[in-house]
Amino acid sequence: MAQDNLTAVLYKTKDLRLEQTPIPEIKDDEVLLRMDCVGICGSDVHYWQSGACGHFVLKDPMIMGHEASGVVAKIGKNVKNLQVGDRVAIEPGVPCRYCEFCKTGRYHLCPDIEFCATPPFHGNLARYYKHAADFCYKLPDHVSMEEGALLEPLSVGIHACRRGGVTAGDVVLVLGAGPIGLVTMLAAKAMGASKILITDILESRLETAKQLGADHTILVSRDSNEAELVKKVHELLGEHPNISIDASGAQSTVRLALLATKSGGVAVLVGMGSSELTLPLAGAVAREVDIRGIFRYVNEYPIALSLVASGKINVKPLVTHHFALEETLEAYEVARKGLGIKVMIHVQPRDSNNPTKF
Ligand code: 572
Ligand code: ZN
Repeated sequence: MAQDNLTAVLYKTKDLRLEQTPIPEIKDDEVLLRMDCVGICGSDVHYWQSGACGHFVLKDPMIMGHEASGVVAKIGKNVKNLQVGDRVAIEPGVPCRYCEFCKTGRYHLCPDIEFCATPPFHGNLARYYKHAADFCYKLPDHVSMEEGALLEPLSVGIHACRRGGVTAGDVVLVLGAGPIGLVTMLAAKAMGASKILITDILESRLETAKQLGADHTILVSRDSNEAELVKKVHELLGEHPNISIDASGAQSTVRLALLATKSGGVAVLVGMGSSELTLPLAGAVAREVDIRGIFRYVNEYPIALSLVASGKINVKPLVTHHFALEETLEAYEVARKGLGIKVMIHVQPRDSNNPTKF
């Protein structure tokens, strides 16, 4: 019988199936990975529910998953950085390495980047998956496979903070306390922010944010008055935030970010819900608020790993639900309902690749 390679394949909108696929053959600079943990990202749910995320559209069946860790099962003959048995976090975007963006260090902007589970490229929610060896990061023994998978969303938060220039003493406003808002808050704290205020529309998420170290929270609702919200942000912080990071993408939160940021500060926009928004730009421009976009992350996996390995960031509380690979459809259903924070799929029995007790 052929070896088991149970794989989660999205055929089309709302048609996610578990089926056997061939175990990939590796090239000389690649490794074959026995997958361990794969988290579910908002984009996975988008592809599943609508067949698209932003300008990326599903055309052919696609293997899901990009927040992942695994164990090296085989190495290509040119691979020097890894050995069979190494436990690794997988950076899901592999760029061309030759273009202007790659050569100048901003490889995340490479137009030919192959990013897991972004059409037309397959992801890694399978028993076996192959990846470029230099985009795999060996985990120290005391870092769990779950933490390895969580380096992916954490890298987004670190990138957002680095784009905002977060450093010691900064006063930071984070809009949205979903998984990306929370990792952004954790990154901002680790980078030395002195005060962090986080907003959301769900009290449960704000409770999690408080447990993870938010200094202040604001529960926003559809009928919140914008001017009053701005005033409340300033009152709670006792000053104006010099950096605002929108991790929600809603027009109302992007507007709040621009209005609340201190003159001369920075507003970072992590995600955009729709491609066009109505924003109070004139005021932001006249007050020299720098508006910066972000696209995933770049050179941030090693930083994320060192922050987790040193204990400066604890990502473990983000995982609220656990499922086995065979339960992928139930796991996606929980993620769709937005019941918790991070839903983790265990391709191998939980903790079987964690050498120390966690
Ligand atoms: O974990 C990083 C990540 N980035 C995603 C999707 C999922 N996970 N992006 C896809 C969508 N884009 S986008 O189309 N957009 C802003 C909606 O450019 C951003 C990156
Ligand atoms: Zn993602």
